[in-house]
Amino acid sequence: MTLTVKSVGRVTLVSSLVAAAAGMAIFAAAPASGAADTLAAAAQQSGRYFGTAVAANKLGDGTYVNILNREFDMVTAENEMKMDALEPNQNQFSYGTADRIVNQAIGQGKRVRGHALAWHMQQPGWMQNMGGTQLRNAMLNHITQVATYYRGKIYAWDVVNEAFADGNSGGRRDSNLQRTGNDWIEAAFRAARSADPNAKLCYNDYNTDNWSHAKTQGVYNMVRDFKSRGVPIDCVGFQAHFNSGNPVPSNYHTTLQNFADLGVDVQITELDIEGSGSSQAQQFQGVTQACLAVARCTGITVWGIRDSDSWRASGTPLLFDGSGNKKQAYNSVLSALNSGTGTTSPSTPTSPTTPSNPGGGGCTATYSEGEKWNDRFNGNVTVSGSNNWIVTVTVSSPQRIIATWNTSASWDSANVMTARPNGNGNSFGFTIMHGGNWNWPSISCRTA
Ligand code: 9MR
Repeated sequence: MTLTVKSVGRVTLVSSLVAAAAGMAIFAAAPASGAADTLAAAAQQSGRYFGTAVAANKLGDGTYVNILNREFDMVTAENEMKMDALEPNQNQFSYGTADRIVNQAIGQGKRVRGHALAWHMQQPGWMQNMGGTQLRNAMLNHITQVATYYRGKIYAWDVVNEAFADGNSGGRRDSNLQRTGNDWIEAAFRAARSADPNAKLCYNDYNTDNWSHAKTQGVYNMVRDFKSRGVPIDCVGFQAHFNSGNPVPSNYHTTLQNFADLGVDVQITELDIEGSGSSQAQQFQGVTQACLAVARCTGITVWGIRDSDSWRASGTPLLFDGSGNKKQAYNSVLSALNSGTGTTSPSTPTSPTTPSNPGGGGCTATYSEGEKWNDRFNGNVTVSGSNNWIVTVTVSSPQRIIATWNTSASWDSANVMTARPNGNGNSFGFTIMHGGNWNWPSISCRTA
């Protein structure tokens, strides 16, 4: 196999063209005519939602509420529906602050994700000191009371939050709830289903984005087990708190698709990405595209509105700056949402496509995924039907092809490559720098 890496001069030219194209596509201030101009409207085009975490003490802030009402159609209470907030004394429930968020959302036609019925953190003091059967029953009572109170108002509950350990074990996190018995999670889901049969019931966690991580596999195995035994689970939430030490993984769409293939919805539930400018924008775009590429990824929620509202404000991880202005990251997400449903796009990650042949046919080109790294991935194309083929490979911004093998390649534009046979071979490959966008390229074949 020969590896043909394009000359340095060519690569430089290609990347600057792509950067210019990205500037137009990602950072346009106004959407193209016909495109939706808010996150919620853009997400709705493919039947998805776009949500945010809301803090009750900001509902008097005009700028905040203005953006909330304009841009989002799903709301998660950032802290107000946690166990300590709703049951400060055992069996005495306090719904007032949470209701301000729920009622504001419903009054504006938005839906609500409930967060969270059972969690090892933010337990009220009385619960922290409990164990055994007493704690198990207190947890089940909490779930039953809260889910019953909110029955009919909640789109999806995070029934259990963050129950798996970090690191390489792939096992459960130690906690007072875990020590009540390994079946505490399924018991929680069963109680939630009885109390609100119409809410979707989710397991929610962080650091479960990278398919090769032990924690991801641990959660996957639990969900597979639950589905096989009829434990009522409908969805898995991926919190998606990213920063330079924990970047958006290149296999994110694979993770989402593999969970979806278990027969659950997947949702991105607490998205924030530390950083700024185009690098941050590209990562937000990549996450959005990963969701769009998975039919059962039903929506995305960001963990706050303005950078200054974030639990880690110094990392400026959100879509609006402290003054409420749209950031580059906002425009990249909006543009990705406006570029189509993704569910029928060639990026569908687990089944190689057999693309159409708009050039007249006579041959068929089939794409398959190759190796992946943090910053790039390989693609392979196999051609059948002709030895005299011309394959067009189109990548989407900000991707660029940096290497090809087993083909003679030329360039129609920065993102469109024409590949011809190199000898008698009928397969070739290439490496794509993805810039946070893992969508598969479009491929078409015609005869020369
Ligand atoms: O953003 C929340 C912050 O205001 C709270 O102090 C914190 C307390 O645990 O919880 C934050 O939200 C967390 C969410 O509930 C679960 N996933 C991680 C979030 C960020 O820490």
